[in-house]
Amino acid sequence: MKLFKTRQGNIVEHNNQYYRIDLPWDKLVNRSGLHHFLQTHLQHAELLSPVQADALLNSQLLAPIGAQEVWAAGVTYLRSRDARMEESKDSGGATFYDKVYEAERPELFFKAHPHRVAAPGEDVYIRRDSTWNVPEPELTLFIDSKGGIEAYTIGNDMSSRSIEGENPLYLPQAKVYQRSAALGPCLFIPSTPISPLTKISMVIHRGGKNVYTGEVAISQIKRKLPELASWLYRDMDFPHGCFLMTGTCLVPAGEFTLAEGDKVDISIDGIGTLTNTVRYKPS
Ligand code: DO4
Ligand code: MG
Repeated sequence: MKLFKTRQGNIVEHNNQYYRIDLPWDKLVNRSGLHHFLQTHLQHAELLSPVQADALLNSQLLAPIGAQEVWAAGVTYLRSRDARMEESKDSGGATFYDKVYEAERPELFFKAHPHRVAAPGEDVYIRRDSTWNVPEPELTLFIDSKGGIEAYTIGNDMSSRSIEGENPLYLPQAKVYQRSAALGPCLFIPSTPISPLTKISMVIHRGGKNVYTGEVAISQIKRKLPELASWLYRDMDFPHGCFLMTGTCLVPAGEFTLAEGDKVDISIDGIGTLTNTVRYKPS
């Protein structure tokens, strides 16, 4: 089951049929047993014709977020640990990354307020004061206010490697800025937890060429998804639920850096593809 947020309301796709659900987004998604609720609720929802559904889903989709904060986990895959140790070796910061990869407590950081999140098809930004920028394709959890993982989406944790590599204390500036996060295209709401065989892939297009292609299964992650959620909810409440990006395993080699106009496609089995174009923030 998939839930799309559009300018004309919330659309549920179930068994190739499309329904409109009129509840406000935050009230709709923040509940334990979201899959079961939607399945039951669909019996009373407005069934859309294929033409109506097409028109709604092909007009600009909104990011599937309301009042929720976006958080992120880091160094949850070996590839991320190794890439960050390499980028920060001159600053003396490398050792923090191997320590956190092995530690019981995961790295969790605040990523975005909803207004800084790019929707599918919108631009994501790179910083003007950064020389080395990458997208990070990440399975992203939607966690309800009680701490249960109710749904999944695709996240792009846009990052400055030059700022992060200069000093680990600069992490918030490397990670948190306007449009440094993208979410979408929908919430994927399965009846059972997502399969570890699920694959994440990313293609970066520049001037008609693919300049990066990568794919990985989420089974490569070092930690369990409920473990990440439960660390995040320690001594914190999220009245509307929250989003948690779960870390990247796809890191372009060497000094690859994004350029203005690059198109980033991130796909996750069962969820779809999140596409964004890279720009500088208009001044
Ligand atoms: O420690 C820096 C950030 C790590 C991260 O964002 C990731 O591993 O995805
Ligand atoms: Mg990341």
